[in-house]
Amino acid sequence: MTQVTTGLTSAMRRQILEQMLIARAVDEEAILLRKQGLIDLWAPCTGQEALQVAAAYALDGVVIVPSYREVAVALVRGATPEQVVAGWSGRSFCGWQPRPLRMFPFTLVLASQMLPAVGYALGTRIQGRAEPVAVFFGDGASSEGDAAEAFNLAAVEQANVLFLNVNNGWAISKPTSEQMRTSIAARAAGFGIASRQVDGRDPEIVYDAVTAELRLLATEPGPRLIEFSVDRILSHTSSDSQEIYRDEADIAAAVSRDPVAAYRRRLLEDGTVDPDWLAELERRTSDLRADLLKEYAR
Ligand SMILES: Cc1ncc(C[n+]2csc(CCOP(=O)(O)OP(=O)(O)O)c2C)c(N)n1
Ligand SMILES: [Mg+2]
Repeated sequence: MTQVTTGLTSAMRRQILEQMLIARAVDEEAILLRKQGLIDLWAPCTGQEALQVAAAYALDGVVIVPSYREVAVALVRGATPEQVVAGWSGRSFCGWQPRPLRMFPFTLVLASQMLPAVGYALGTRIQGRAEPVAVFFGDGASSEGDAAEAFNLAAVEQANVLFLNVNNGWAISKPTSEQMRTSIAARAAGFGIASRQVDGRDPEIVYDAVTAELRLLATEPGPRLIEFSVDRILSHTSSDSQEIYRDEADIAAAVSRDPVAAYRRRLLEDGTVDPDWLAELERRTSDLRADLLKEYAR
């Protein structure tokens, strides 16, 4: 993993690791809840925690429009684990209150969040307060017509949209190599959107990139795009078995790049955290998992 030295304080780096470990715990418990039939479906964020947690911190206060896998983003924003799981249990359309959290609900309809995100940015401009908005979408979603429409509208209107593409290499069983001939960043550039590719496995690189793009957005209005490369470690959802269509070696390679394990190791090695800190966090995540089970076993 490429490592950078950012201006992040030790406290902030610990907070990032803490949220990454919490997101992993929620993912693990939600998968068990699904196996017990206590929720209907789960789309895990395992492998994408570095991107999600660091981007969410960098986006402090900025309206976020997610896809459906941004579990860690919602947790950092302040949704409780119970609220994040709620939409997957049929209990609620959206477990959290979108307005105070400044985060729209998850959507399962690919790319359907992208034009409304552009509309949000344009709407705030018409209201005279020109807010930026950040929208998450996958590599598969980028193949939808709505994505092309959103890119074009944002570019033509110079809307303050930060497009955050999560390229995990797969749209369920369809690899990126069979979906597109150029990178998503190159495609966005063709629409007139400033874009770049960033390693989404290192939270400090992600934090720097999102912070820098937001700064540019504040001084030079117009859309920007970051294409993050991440690994999908688990199957697409709890209803999928990636072993059917994905090489064992490819899955093993993704596991070996696990961003949570890597960041945990890094902060232990450089003394930012110690075994006692990790043990205390482990107790907290166990409690949180027990609470989640209690809530959904009712
Ligand atoms: C409009 C639409 N078409 C098809 C689907 C079925 N579908 C659900 S997820 C998915 C793949 C999405 O891949 P990607 O955008 O890369 O997101 P990822 O699951 O990898 O996070 C597809 C085709 C859908 N939900 N919506
Ligand atoms: Mg994908």
